[in-house]
Amino acid sequence: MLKKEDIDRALVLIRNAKRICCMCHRNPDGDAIGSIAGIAELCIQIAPDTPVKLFCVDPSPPLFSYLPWVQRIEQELHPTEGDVFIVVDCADPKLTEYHERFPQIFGGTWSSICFDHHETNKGFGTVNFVIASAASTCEIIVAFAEGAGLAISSEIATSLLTGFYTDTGGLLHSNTTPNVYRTVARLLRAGARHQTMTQSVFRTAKLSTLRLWGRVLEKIAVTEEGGAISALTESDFRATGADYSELTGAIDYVNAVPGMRFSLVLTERGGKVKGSLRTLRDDVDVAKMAATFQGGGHRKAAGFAVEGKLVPETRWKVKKPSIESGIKN
Ligand SMILES: [Mn+2]
Repeated sequence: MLKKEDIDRALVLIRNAKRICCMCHRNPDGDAIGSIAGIAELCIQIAPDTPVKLFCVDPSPPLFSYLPWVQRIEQELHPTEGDVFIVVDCADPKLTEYHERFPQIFGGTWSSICFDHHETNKGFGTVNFVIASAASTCEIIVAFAEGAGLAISSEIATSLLTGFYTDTGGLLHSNTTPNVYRTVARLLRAGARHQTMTQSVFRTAKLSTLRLWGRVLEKIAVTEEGGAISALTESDFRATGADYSELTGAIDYVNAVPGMRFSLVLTERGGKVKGSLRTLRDDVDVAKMAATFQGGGHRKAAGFAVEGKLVPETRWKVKKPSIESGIKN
């Protein structure tokens, strides 16, 4: 899966670093959290005397707190010369939200290593492990660990298993390849805490989350183009007391409406409208749909953000009575 020379180059960068800074995208999901925690612990094996720091502009959602590393994720990044930056699960530097203040990290001035599985990733690191056929970034990190001859402890296995499960919707999405099952088996053998992870990630939901999902489901509308669309305004978030991260997973229910070409959930957030697109069909490419709004992602799951707010629009049409019902009266 990975080139030996790239693995060697990455190992040299990590060994020569004064400090290792791992970072993931804003609103981190299970793959971002799992891969940042997994790579951080692998870095300790590679360079035991080098400080390892974790950064994300948003803290980890509490459902991942069974991973000890998430407590160490910091928001304030103060990069210095000699740091090496490991960027995980980020299709684009802007998703870290550190790109404007610290362009050196992403422009090749400072050493960086990029682990990602998004098709739209152009490879902005000094060394890039960008594999679009991987179901999760965690899958690429397992390949890296194996290629580099690193040990996968039970803690690392639990972290990485998280990304496998969250990015495949619990091994249900079409990206669940034979290699996903093989690697999951490998992680279970390494002692991954499977039940702790699945219960926390898939079987626990706050009341505010369930209320928010209730609104998402209640507002589903079906369009003539074959889209199941729902939308949440800022007032929906205020009324339910849910925060933005609690929306994760709701779209899979919107995507469950039979016969649809695609599903879309729109949300308002700080003067922007974010769209999450999904499809179950092979002949629909939602990454292309997202690209028309400067977004990106995968063929079956993509997203975008545009400036503005949501305004409801209601369409009514008059249906003429049929002949039989017309002559009854
Ligand atoms: Mn991912």
